[in-house]
Amino acid sequence: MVTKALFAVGSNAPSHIGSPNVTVLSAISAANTESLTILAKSRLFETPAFPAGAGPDFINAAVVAETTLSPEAVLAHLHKIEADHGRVRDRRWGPRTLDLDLIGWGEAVRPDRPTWRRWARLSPVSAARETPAELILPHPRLAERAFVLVPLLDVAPDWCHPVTGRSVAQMAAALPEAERAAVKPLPFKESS
Ligand code: PH2
Ligand code: MG
Ligand code: MG
Repeated sequence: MVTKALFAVGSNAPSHIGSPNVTVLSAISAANTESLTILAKSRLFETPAFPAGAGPDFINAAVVAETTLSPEAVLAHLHKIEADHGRVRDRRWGPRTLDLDLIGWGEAVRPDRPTWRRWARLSPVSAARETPAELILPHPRLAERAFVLVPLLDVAPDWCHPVTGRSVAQMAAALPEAERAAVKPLPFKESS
């Protein structure tokens, strides 16, 4: 089966590959393999770290890909790319050379709707404290994050959230204007 997968890419620390911009672009090319085809990549965006004050600004991007792999296999692939780009998993909100997050998986809700709803309903305080051990899809905090939704507008504005039924465009439009405006596209160039 072929599935459309959405990813978010982020970096707020230089890696041995280069600046956050270069690291993000390198990771996107590395993600493209025989069993995972990148269909579209967004522009690069400069975004304030969330939560506010959590560190240097991020470079964020989003990608839509087509794959025959399972979500677990894709996650393993993404973790390998993170490691190859100098990612060390230490502090949860610490600066990172590369973060590759699986955001959506076609119309799938994983592991199941009740579990998904439990994670999605967590208060911001609990959400900052607890990390699910299993893969939760769509990403439970997707609708709150301008640094995910604004880049996704470039590549998958019509993707519909399988639980809420809202499109990327609708979720982005529902964000406070100030949060959307803080996600700033970089002038387009392949490296810097
Ligand atoms: N990723 C985080 C935490 N905070 N803030 C921004 N702006 N962009 C991110 O990608 C990001 C973040 C956890 O992975
Ligand atoms: Mg992340
Ligand atoms: Mg991550």
